[in-house]
Amino acid sequence: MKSDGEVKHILVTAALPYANGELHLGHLKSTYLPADIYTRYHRLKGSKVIYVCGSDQHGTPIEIGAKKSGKPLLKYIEYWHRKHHEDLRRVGISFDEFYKTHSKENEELTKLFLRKLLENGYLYKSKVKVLYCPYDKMYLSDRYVRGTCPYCGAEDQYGDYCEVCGRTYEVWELKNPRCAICGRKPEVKEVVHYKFKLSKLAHKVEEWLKNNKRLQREVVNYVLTWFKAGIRDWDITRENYWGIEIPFEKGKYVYVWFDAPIGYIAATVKWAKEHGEDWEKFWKGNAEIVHFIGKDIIYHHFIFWPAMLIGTKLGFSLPSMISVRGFLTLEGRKFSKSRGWYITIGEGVKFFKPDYLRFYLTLITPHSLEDTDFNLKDFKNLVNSGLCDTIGNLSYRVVSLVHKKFSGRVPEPSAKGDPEENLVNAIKVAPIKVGNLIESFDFKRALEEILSLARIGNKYMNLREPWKNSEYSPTSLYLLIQLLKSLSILLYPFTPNISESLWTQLKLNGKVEEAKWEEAGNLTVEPGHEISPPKIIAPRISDKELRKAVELLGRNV
Ligand code: B3M
Ligand code: ZN
Repeated sequence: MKSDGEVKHILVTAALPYANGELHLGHLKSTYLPADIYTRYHRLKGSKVIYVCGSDQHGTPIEIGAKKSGKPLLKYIEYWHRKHHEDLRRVGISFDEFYKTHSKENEELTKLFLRKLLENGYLYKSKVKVLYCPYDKMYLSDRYVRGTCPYCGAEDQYGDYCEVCGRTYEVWELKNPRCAICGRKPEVKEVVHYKFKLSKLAHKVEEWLKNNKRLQREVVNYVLTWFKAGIRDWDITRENYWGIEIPFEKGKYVYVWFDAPIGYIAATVKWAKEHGEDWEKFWKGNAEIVHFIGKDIIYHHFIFWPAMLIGTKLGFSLPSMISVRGFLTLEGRKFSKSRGWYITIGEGVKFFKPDYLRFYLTLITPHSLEDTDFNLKDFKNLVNSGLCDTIGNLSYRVVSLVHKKFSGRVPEPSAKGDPEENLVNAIKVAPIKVGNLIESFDFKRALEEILSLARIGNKYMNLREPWKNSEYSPTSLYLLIQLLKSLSILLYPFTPNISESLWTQLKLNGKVEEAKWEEAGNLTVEPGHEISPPKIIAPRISDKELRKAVELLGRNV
């Protein structure tokens, strides 16, 4: 038994969803599912891995959302906290902690960060221009103002960052700004704000970017262009704001993107308290810290966040990896909440099995910034052929034959030939090949590798025809049972329910989540072992089901 000091510690985080509005399949695809795959794999590898996330509960988007809903603010954020946690749980996202940024842990940590940055000379007061609406009698920041992006010219962008080009800017830089409440042109006022001296930390962040070879090159190159353009200090202060008060400046609050990433640490502190663990083992020392995000929040995670961690001089580790993926389109059109063109996670699991959504979203998502398309017909075909036929049907045929010919007990292997050796070798190398791909965050290719192993099994079965009483029948069925056990373990990070169904079908000890990853490469199901009667573990999606889903989703896809 390794001591706690020797066990590899891994902290996995996923971007904290704003506590306002539904999560859709695009969020699942880019962020929550990849993080879950990585976590589940490392659980089977025996690492001390925790997956933390939580609700991002401050800032103007929340304030405006609560106002529009008519709910009191605290009730509103609690509603969305529960809803998101429930929706993500239903699609198998296995958080160890789903916490909140409106919490005492996050408030204390945020105030600690602010004090330390001030003490270390990375915070300073500066006169800044802000926008004020005399009609609504309020300062306009972030979502309270809309205008044209000063960098890419995108229309209708908010006051803090552009959702099209990802650039962050000061509110007064927004072109032809309009109050988001009354639509009027706001006044420009001058106030004193605290600024974070990013410019003084830029060289250290740039060094981390260049030296961290695990980061995706395309992302690093993209971020480095911002360094070339010059990293500016960051105004982190807001007036009349729903957020954490700056401890040394009454009536001034910290911008939500300052306290949000600190929410990753707050969730770890909460988890550690509940489990008698030391949260610093994950945030300091040689633990691996992996953030999973969508490509719209690269700037915040690759520049703001490392600079904050360095600036505190509290010994925080910098992220070992920030895994970034692109957006999801639906039938070739961008997901859009405002135009009602999206499939929420809740709707997705209402019409389709969670594992089918996980399977398809993984198969269509490369480890890159490119957007990918959710096409319902493609979804049905890929699930039916890849999961239901290649794996589900194989399992049903093999288990049925073992019951029919060997009364449900795994036969003793006897005759051997090249095909047997090829299959045994394919099983042996599978956990290494798939594991390497998962460790390089290429979950799409890892799943494709599992499918190709299953296809080798199908091909082998069609070659040996164990339904005929040949001399190879006992051996082929013995080996195919080993293959099914291997698939059960390998699929666990991706389709945990089907993985468990396979494990149960083979009547193996305990649950698949207690298995060791390496066991997928060994032939460990003994001859004579009794297996359960055959069950369909992955029913095909019918045209009727698909049509019903399309109608009920109310979209003319
Ligand atoms: N809430 C934006 C988003 O929901 C923001 C992420 C915070 S991660 C610290 O994508
Ligand atoms: Zn822009």
